[in-house]
Amino acid sequence: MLKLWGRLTSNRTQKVLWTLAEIGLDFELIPASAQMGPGGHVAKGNTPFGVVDTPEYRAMNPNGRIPTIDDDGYVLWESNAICRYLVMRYAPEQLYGNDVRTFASATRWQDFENNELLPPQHDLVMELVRLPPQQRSPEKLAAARTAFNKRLQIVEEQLGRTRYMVGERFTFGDIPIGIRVHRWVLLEQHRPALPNIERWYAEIVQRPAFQRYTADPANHVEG
Ligand SMILES: N[C@@H](CCC(=O)N[C@@H](CS)C(=O)NCC(=O)O)C(=O)O
Repeated sequence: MLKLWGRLTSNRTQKVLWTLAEIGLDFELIPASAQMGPGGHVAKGNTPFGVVDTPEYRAMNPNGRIPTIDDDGYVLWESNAICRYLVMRYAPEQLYGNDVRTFASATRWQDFENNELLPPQHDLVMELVRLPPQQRSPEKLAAARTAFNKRLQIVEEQLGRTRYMVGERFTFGDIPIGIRVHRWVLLEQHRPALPNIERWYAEIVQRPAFQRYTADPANHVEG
C-alpha cells in the first residue's frame, strides 16, 4: 500500500491527500513534522510529530520536509511532483483528460500556486493563527494580505473565462488553488467580492474528495 508521510494540517500534504481521494487510492498516512504536532505549532510549545529528522527519513527526503511518498518502493518528494506522478500513473483520463496540453496547463496552475499564492498565504497563516500574539506584526499582516489579494485576482480572471482552472472539466490544476482559496475563506473575515471564485469554490467544496481530508477547518486554522 502507498505510504504518505505528512500531516493533515500541512497545505502541501493536503494537495496529495486530495489527489489520492480523487483517485480513490488506498494509502497509509504516517504523521511527520518538525514544526507541528497533535497539539499545534512548536512556536506555542507543542511537541512535533518528529520522524523527519531521523536518518531513515532523510535518506528518503534529504530536505527533512513533508510530504514524501513511497509507492511500492518508488520514493518521491516535492508535493506537486507527487501529484503529477499520481495522476499520470493512476488517473490520466480522470484528472487531465489524458491530454498533454491540459496536463501542461494544470501544471502551470500548480506552479502559480507554489510561486505566487503560497508565500503570501504562508505569512497570513503565521500572522493570523500560528504565531503567539506577541510575535505577530501588523505590517507583515497587511503586506501579506495585499500580495495575496493581488494574485488572487489572476485566479478570478481565469475563472471568468473557464468553469474550472483548465477548461470546462475539473483537473488536478484545481487542487492547489482550491486549497489556497479554502484556507483564505476560513481565515479571512474581510474578503473582496470575487464572484467567479465564489461560483467555482461553491462547486469545488461539494466534491467528495475535497470533503474527505481538505474541508475540515481544523486542518487549516489550527494554531
Ligand atoms: N517544496 C516542498 C516544500 C515542503 C514543505 O516546506 N513542507 C512543509 C509543510 S507544508 C514542511 O515540511 N514544514 C516543516 C514541518 O512540518 O516539519 C513541497 O512542495 O513539497
